[in-house]
Amino acid sequence: LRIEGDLRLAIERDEFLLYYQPQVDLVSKKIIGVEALIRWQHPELGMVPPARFISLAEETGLIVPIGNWVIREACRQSKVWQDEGFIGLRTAVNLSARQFAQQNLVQSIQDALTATSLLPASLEIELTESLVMADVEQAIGILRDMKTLGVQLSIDDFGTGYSSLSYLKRFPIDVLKIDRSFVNDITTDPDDAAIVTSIISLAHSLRLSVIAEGVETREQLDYLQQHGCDQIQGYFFSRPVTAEVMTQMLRDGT
Ligand code: G
Ligand code: G
Ligand code: MN
Ligand code: NA
Repeated sequence: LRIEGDLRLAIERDEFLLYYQPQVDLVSKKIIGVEALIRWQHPELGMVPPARFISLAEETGLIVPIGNWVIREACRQSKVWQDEGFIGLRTAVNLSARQFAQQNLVQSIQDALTATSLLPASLEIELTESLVMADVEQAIGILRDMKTLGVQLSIDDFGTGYSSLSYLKRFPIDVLKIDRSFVNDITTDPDDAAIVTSIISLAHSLRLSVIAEGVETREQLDYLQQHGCDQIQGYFFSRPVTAEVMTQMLRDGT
């Protein structure tokens, strides 16, 4: 298959890039974080979205070198922002199951932090429920090692998986990200509204902060703010943008 061969060569051909989507604090109204999202600039196919190649990268194991590139590049860019004075800014990267199973994951994260001199607390690792629930005891060990490095940990797409609350308590995580499927109808579907407010309470009871994903309207934002959600991410504020555009948004202080 053409695309698999091309994917294999994409790192050395320098065809990947990261887009960044801002996360806005609902109290300070400032950008306090960004999520890095990979894009593939294919010489003939143009911009290939991750939905078209992440699962192939997982099946072939290519996600390991690609994921290491993502971590390294996100750290490099985050350090540039840190040096520009955006000190508290967090940069989040997504981790896939294959990467989580990789023996030297924690070492690769450490290497990226060392190589870029990034403050470890500026890096956030996004995990999914299925990823940490596959082997709970092993996951807790890896998460603890990651916390020892000083990075932040979040659970992505929260609510769509099957994480048990008793385990959630044992994971040394910092942030819950409410899946956008619950946020979508928050102002019209009482069940979704109840789920979202429950996740906010749960997060706060466990002393975690909580981000709502996929916020597209003012009404959704208002609802989340009224119910004590800490941060939002979504098209209402901004789509994922290039590092250049993100830098301008940070300078503008929006
Ligand atoms: O950026 P976009 O909205 O198209 O992302 C689609 C999906 O691809 C999301 O589920 C997102 O988590 C995933 N994704 C984006 N970038 C990365 C990455 O660097 N690593 C992994 N594992 N998944 C990513
Ligand atoms: O799985 P993960 O949460 O990492 O995926 C993030 C994905 O969500 C990216 O593909 C990103 O482009 C997408 N996304 C971000 N904000 C919005 C939004 O407001 N609406 C929708 N539909 N998708 C969004
Ligand atoms: Mn994510
Ligand atoms: Na998500």
